[in-house]
Amino acid sequence: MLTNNKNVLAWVDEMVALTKPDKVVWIDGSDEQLSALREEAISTGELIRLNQEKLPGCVYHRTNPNDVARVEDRTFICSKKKEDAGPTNNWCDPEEMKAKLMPMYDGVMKGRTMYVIPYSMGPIGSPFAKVGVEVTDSIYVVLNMDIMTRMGKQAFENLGETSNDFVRGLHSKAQIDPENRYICHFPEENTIMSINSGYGGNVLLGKKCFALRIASYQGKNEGWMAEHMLILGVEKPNGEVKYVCAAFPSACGKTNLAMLIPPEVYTKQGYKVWCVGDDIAWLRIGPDGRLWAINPENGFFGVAPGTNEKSNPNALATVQKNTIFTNVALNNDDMTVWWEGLDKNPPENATEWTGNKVNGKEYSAQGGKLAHPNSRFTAPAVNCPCLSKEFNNPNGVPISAIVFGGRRAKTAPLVYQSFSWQHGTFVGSTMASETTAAAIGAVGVVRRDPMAMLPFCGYNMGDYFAHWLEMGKKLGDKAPKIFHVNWFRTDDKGHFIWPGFGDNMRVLDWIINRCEGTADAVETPIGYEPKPEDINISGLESEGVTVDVVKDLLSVDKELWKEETKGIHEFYAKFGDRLPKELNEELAALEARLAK
Ligand code: OXD
Ligand code: MN
Repeated sequence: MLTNNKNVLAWVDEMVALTKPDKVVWIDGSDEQLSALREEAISTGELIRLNQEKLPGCVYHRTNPNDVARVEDRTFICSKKKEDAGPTNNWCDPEEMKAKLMPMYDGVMKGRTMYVIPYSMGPIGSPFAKVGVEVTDSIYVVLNMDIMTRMGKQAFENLGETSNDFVRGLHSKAQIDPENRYICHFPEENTIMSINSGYGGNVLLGKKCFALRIASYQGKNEGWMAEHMLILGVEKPNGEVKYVCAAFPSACGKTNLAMLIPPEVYTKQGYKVWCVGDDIAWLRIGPDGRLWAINPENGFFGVAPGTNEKSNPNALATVQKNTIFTNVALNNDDMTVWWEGLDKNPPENATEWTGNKVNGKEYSAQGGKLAHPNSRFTAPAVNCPCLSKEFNNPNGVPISAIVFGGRRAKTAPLVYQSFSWQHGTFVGSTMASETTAAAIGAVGVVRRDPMAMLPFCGYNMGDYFAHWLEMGKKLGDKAPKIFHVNWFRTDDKGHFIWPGFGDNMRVLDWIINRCEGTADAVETPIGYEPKPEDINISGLESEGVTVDVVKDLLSVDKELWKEETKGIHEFYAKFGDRLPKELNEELAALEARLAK
């Protein structure tokens, strides 16, 4: 036992009595303990050791093919009242859900070991940090939590003997039965229960479950915010660093933006970009009245496919050591890993993510991919060549700008700035992406994903919007400026017009200049836009980007926007009287501007 906290001890006792493991192991986080667990998992085949010369400290894991992604339809917010979960969450009465789950957990760890994982989200001792305890029957979970959180006995340091302020997480792989898979949150009880999955997003309970769903609820009650946002710092030639948070729906390139390498026209002048986080931000108002952010995580759980020397060299460098790869392909010749989009040379002698050996050129996995499209790397933040030196700063970093983004072929321009915090909240609440041909289903369907939090908000999103407005009132004129970007505009042939990746720095540059009051803007019905010539396109001639192209990227089609407002009305209607009136006022104001 690593703590005298009576609430932790009582809860662990209760979990042991319920799941009846053969053995209980408290995870102190020591190297000896973790390497013994790694060896044990390798000996049972749960993990495969990769080439230790080429990929030192790296291991490989496959999940069950029925268990490769988050399961939103089996994710529940179990608040006492249904209205408190809101129209965008699956809800179940807490007692009813427990009545369903308890028999499944009863004796589920017989013949297994229970690992008790203490962890801190946020640097230990930071005023932002929160403690969690996850009990699990998976070594894979222990080793991933070690990378993704500050795990081990020091996490208990600030809890004392009597505090009850820790998040309880119960996980069991059980039988990995998709029919009985549940990811349940009890925000009013600081509790998460996950069963029948071994996939990261469902089982690394510190991440989406705690740091977003439970934390968003805590943030509303305690006056702070938990957001699905990357955090980056742009260092200017004079050494000053400006910090930006950005929210994009899952798989829209947050990790790439967080680790971007600016184009030469910027690096030559001395610009640098530093990564503070790639997925989650916890934001608080600091003693100076500004908004400050930490990344509560300690590593990256990134999507592997598409990561390469061009799209994200920093991520590629990050995963060269002490990394866990999940559901990528295995090169049997040298025991290294491969995924679609890494390079153009899939290994001949490969094992697919499903575990099948490649037979000739035919891949047996559905979709014909060697690596699963949602295959992942779990890599320590310290490996990242562009990790911000403020990464462990307990006070976080001050935020100048908040950026929202989606994947829109036509509607949204390359970038625009909201008129105010309230208007920015409106912009975030109406965020949307169009489905692409890469996913099953109709192409070009607009899916609303407010603040990229649709699957991650642990309470009624109407109340969540109200909390955003409230935070804006508290911040007053110290509030960060709010922007919207769209890297995904397409031409008539469906090709992306904007080169994206490192060149997104050119848009960040305008955003920062706006925050500093050094760039002009033009007022449009939807917000402030750059003058086309204020987007630095030097060096983009070879990509065919001219001032006229930028003009086109910034164009606002009023007819499309009128359509857009109809979609927003429909979406807002779901929230009934929980939708703050300010957002309806913003919608009416937008309509009035479009009608002019
Ligand atoms: C996500 C993730 O699904 O970060 O958003 O894994
Ligand atoms: Mn995410």
